[in-house]
Amino acid sequence: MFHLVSSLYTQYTKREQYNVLILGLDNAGKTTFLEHIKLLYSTPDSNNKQSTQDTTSIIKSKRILPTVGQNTTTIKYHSDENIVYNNINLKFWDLGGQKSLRNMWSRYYSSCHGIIFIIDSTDTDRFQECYETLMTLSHDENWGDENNNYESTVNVPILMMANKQDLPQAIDLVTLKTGVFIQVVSELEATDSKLLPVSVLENQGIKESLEWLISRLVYNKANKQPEYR
Ligand SMILES: Nc1nc2c(ncn2[C@@H]2O[C@H](COP(=O)(O)OP(=O)(O)O)[C@@H](O)[C@H]2O)c(=O)[nH]1
Ligand SMILES: [Mg+2]
Repeated sequence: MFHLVSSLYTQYTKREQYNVLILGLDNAGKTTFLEHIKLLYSTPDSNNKQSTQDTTSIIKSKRILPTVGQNTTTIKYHSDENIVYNNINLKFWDLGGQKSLRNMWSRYYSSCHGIIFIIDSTDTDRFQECYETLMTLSHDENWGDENNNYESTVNVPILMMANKQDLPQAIDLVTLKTGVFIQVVSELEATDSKLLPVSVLENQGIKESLEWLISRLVYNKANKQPEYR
């Protein structure tokens, strides 16, 4: 009885926290996304109040260097339209995307609740490498646990972002879905994942993407329990 009461108390007084990995090849826009998220959601009151123009020009004036190691940030998610999700913390991990750093990613899989995989929609030369990276990630042996019978298939939602859609040479969503990525996108979209068009620099699609991800993190709660902070 005490345990029941104390766990109910914890549930009502603490915030749910979900860990989200930001992955993708180097130069995809991972750090730019994280920096933009920080500006948009750093304090509950500033949420979405800064205009798109403001945050985009701040981001553009920052010098974002290639990531070595990791950047993390925790935001208190807040949405005026969807108050159901207002008591949630998201902790983002931006891990380096260079080839030498990618084999470190799997160390984080067991403690993550969701993945944002960023694709540079203009980098056609590396689409094949990007596809293979996504395939390797979604079938990594570290996904196996008692809940999915030790099958090495990803058991958390993956939000795939087709980034840099502001650039004229960006490949559009339909072409991406039917081209090199067809197998991985259809395989993942059959589970709990989605490919969305964004520009993390211009703040296009960030809000919609986060809303989708949060709804899936909450849906997947029984499978991957959030932390309480
Ligand atoms: N035009 C455009 N450039 C972007 C966008 N996102 C990132 N970039 C640029 O792509 C480069 C790599 O971004 P960065 O965030 O460092 O990539 P990371 O290696 O994945 O962390 C930088 O020059 C960014 O300004 C976007 O949505 N549109
Ligand atoms: Mg980076």
